[in-house]
Amino acid sequence: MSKPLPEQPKIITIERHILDEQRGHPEATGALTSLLYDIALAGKFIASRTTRAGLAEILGSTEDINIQGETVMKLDQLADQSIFRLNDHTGRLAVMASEEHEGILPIPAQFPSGKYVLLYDPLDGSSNIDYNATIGTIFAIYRRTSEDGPGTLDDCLQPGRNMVVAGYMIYGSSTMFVYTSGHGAHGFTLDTSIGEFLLTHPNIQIPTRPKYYSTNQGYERYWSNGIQHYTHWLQGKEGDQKGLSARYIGALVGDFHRNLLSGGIFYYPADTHEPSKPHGKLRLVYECAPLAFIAAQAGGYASDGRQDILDIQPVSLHQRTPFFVGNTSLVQMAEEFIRKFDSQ
Ligand code: AFP
Repeated sequence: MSKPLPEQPKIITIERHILDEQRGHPEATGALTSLLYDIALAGKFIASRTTRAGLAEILGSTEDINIQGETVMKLDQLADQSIFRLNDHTGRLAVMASEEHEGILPIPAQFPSGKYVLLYDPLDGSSNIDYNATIGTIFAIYRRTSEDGPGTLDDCLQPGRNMVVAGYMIYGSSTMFVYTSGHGAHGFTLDTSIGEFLLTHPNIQIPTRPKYYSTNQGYERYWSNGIQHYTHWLQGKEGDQKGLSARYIGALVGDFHRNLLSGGIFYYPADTHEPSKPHGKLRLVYECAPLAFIAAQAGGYASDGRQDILDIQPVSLHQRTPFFVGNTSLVQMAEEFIRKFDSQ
């Protein structure tokens, strides 16, 4: 009798994972599953282009005419268009909105309208491209709130609590896709040899003992007293705890991802002593809310310094908010410092 084959490690592709999740919802039509799969496909495409970014010198720099006579597009425009075009005709979406555009992105009239809404930041941290450092894509999916017909601005302006799925792709030393549909946060790594995202980080939980704080400390002089004291507390200069190490990539996805896996806090506060960024820099609907949903699913928390990011009702597409995200205890401590020093 032949010997039984040795047990192989279970390989779970992103498609299988999404389908398995769908099985828990007998009422599901499969539209969300297909939508996520298309976003993952856009991620693969963007990843393949980012690895060629440094070749601009010889292949033609952005906005030049390349040897085929086409204009070489900037990577952030390319990412933006790829996501839109892969999703505009599928009948799954009612409307989209992208960080790259002022207003909502209607579904072209010749295509059917669907029940979901997609908001995305196509290339977060795009100034890192020139330095071969980490960049990413962030997205959020909601159900439309309007009845039917073309989706509306109000469909896009929903509090994070209503989100159905949040995720990001990170283009670093490998490409990863991390998402949640409210049943844990799961990470997949792109196996470039077969072109598939494979499950490598199931059910991510932020380690309870944090390692890092991530912030642009070059702006410290602009911050409120509360934020300055909080930063000193994180460093171990105030209070009696050991300080954390600092790490800052300057691409939210990269900083968030590191702290998600290693424990820590990312924050981008408002400027108090400088009028230029009274609400911080980061965008509520494109960046903060989706990462807040993922953090919450990984046992973490995100706040604007006073309230849960997921409770904020957006009033405009490009609204900015101060942002604190990571280990729950560290974010709550930021809120405490703000309450203590900044409430007058
Ligand atoms: P860019 O897309 O212009 O590089 O901005 C990236 C970003 O929105 C976010 O990803 C970073 O966390 C943050 O800005 C960095 O901003 P500072 O350069 O002000 O630290």
